[in-house]
Amino acid sequence: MDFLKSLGHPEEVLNLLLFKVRGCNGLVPKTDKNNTSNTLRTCYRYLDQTSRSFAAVIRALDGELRDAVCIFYLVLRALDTLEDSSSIQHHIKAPLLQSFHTHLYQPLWNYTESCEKDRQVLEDFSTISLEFRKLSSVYRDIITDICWRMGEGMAEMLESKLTTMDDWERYCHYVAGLVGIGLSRLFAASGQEEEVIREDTELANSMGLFLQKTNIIRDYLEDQQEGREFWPKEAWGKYAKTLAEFTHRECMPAAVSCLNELVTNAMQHIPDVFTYLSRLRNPDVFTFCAIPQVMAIATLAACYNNPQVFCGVVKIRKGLAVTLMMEANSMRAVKDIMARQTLEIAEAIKPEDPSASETHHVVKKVLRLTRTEDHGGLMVKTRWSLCASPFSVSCALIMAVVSWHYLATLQDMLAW
Ligand code: IN0
Repeated sequence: MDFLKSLGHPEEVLNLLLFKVRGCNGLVPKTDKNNTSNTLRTCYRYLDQTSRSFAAVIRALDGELRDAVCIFYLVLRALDTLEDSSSIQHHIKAPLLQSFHTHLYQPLWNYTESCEKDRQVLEDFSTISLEFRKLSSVYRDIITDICWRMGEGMAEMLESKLTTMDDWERYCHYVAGLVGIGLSRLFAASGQEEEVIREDTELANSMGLFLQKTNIIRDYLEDQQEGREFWPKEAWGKYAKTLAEFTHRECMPAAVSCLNELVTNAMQHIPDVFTYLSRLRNPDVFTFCAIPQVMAIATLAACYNNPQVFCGVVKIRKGLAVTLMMEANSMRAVKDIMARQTLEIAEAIKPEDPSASETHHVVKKVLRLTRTEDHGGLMVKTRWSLCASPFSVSCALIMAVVSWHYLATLQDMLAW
């Protein structure tokens, strides 16, 4: 099915084939199996369970930083799962979120009342906290501080609705901007990145905001179905009386206008993303940071002006996701991807859209930063389209691999 969806994109077919042969992303896992305790192995298993592809990117980090980021990710998953647990009443949840950071130092603490998908990280929190306590104190202090600030922020937001755009920024800062700030401190503490990465907290915040705003935009329907609302009223209030109205067929044009406004808002973070990424020196840290960002722009391009956001799940093709993961290993490559996806958004702008001029403005800004203003340039087309139709190249690639497999099997049988 993944191959069928990518038939019009031969480079995706090729990358899907490589992905199947070489495994996740061809990234080199640097885990030292002999030196790994059972509990740390369990932590990496939890990481695989929560996010297989992202787990591979974390495993490719080097030295102490790899384990610190793995534990940071799992601890944050646990905190996020607590926040998401709709079965916990607010007056119980608020103190739980606020005291969460203290449980990192309580060997027996766990939480068994959550019904969420990722509840395992709460139920077996003692395994994660055990590995947390083995980290160097610099990493522990950073993780504890971020959990404390995030727990306070989440508790504060429990009772307040997301009314203004400032509320939206503040909420995204607590749940994602702080992650960027924490990661930047971990990178600098490991010595793998320079101090400026840690010091410029605005840029680190923007890295998180770009990801979180994209998630919120994409997950409109899923959140509605689960009784959650993360779109700010200052935006949707211009188009509807309630946010839930956007699921009604007759409200589709208004819903799409609001969607386009939020996509345009999220894109404002891209210049900061470029500056942050361009300051990274370590290639593994760069890939780790760049992959989620290019996935986010591809998700925004898939969502922009797309009514599907209000009636189904908008996901990027697996072939595209694999291609982005393989490509995003240099600033030039990231800028090319950003330009390609931004051009897709530009092509979908309708002149009658209320945010059209703002969208054009941010598109121009992003393209200027990628130094590719030329809309008709070769960059948007692929090499393949110069010699044959994308469909026929994809079919030829699949045929070649199937034949190769067939011949290899035949050769094995004859050798018997
Ligand atoms: C992340 C971020 C993340 C990675 C790298 C650098 C970052 C800098 C600033 C902020 C966040 C950064 O990336 C992950 C990506 C991820 O988990 N992808 C999932 C897809 C999904 O939908 O869940 C996958 O399966 O591939 C991310 O989304 N978040 C995250 C959480 C912890 C850490 Cl340590 C890093 C979550 C969030 C809320 C966006 C910060």
